[in-house]
Amino acid sequence: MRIRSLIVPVVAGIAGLAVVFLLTAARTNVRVESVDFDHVVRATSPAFDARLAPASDAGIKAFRIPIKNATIEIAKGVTYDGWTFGGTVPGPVLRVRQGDQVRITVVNESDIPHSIDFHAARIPANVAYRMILPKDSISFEFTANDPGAFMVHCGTPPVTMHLMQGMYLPMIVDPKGGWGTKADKEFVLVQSEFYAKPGDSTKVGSAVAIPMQPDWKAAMAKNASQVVFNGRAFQYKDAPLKVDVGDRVRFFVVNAGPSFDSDFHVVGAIFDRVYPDGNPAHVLTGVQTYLIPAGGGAVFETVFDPAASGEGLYAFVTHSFADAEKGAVGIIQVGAPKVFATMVH
Ligand SMILES: [Cu+2]
Repeated sequence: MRIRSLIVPVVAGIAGLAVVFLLTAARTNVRVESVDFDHVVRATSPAFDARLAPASDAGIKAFRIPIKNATIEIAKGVTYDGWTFGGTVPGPVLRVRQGDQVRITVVNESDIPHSIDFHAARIPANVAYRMILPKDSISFEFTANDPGAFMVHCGTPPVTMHLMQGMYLPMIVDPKGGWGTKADKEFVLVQSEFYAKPGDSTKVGSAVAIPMQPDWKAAMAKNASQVVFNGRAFQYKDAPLKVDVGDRVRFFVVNAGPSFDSDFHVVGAIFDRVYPDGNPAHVLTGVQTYLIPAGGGAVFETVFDPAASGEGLYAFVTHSFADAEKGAVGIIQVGAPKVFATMVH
């Protein structure tokens, strides 16, 4: 009896110390990491860099995202007058961890109004997603409470126009406890479609390549000219995503639309895990193809096991094949397969 009455306060004391320690740890996690996408621009040559680095352990992540017009390359040799977040299409990937505080500043450096819409945020849309006039900016913050692979986009009407011009980017929120597996490689892929028609060649000499222009009628008819991963048709056929034999590979796939679904599939592999929306609570196993709606995202994992999907070439596609024919197909090169030189695609 006497011993028990001694033990209880001691145990309570230890528990109290643990709580204090955890609170202190939480307080020390207020390190701010700032990224200015005017200075951190993702490589787009020879292909948009799809590789992903882990999120830092900073508890507050601040991003400055400039909106700017840019001439982009939507297929080999085909340029387009786009509107962008950060100068590329898609815009830069934002990666945070569940529970992080996310501080956003968007600066409109273009000549027409735009806005930004974070699918990862629970926030009053009329405040955070309001119109940003030229030369104006907006700042707001939210806690990334929901894990996932999210779309971020301009929501200014007509939204179809702002999306077909290139105004979207992916945001990844890693689950608090991690993904439950150790990935050897991680890639981000954003599917989207363009509706492009030839620009006005009467304004410049005919020898100059004219950037393509938006074709609104084609967009309303859902008759895309290109369907792409990471902004350019077929780019990962020429510059495959490279992994090693035995690698577990995690793909964060976001479908920016504006109007098409994505039926994500890897030829010659089966996903041993799919997280619809990128939420581990939704885990599926043994999946051949998984549908990502326009405005949605999902996380896919597969292992390039030497005894199964080992050394070789694997196409990733939207299995809606008319869309794959228009550019939504790429190659994953596992190891250094000898058939590489003779592979026909
Ligand atoms: Cu816009």
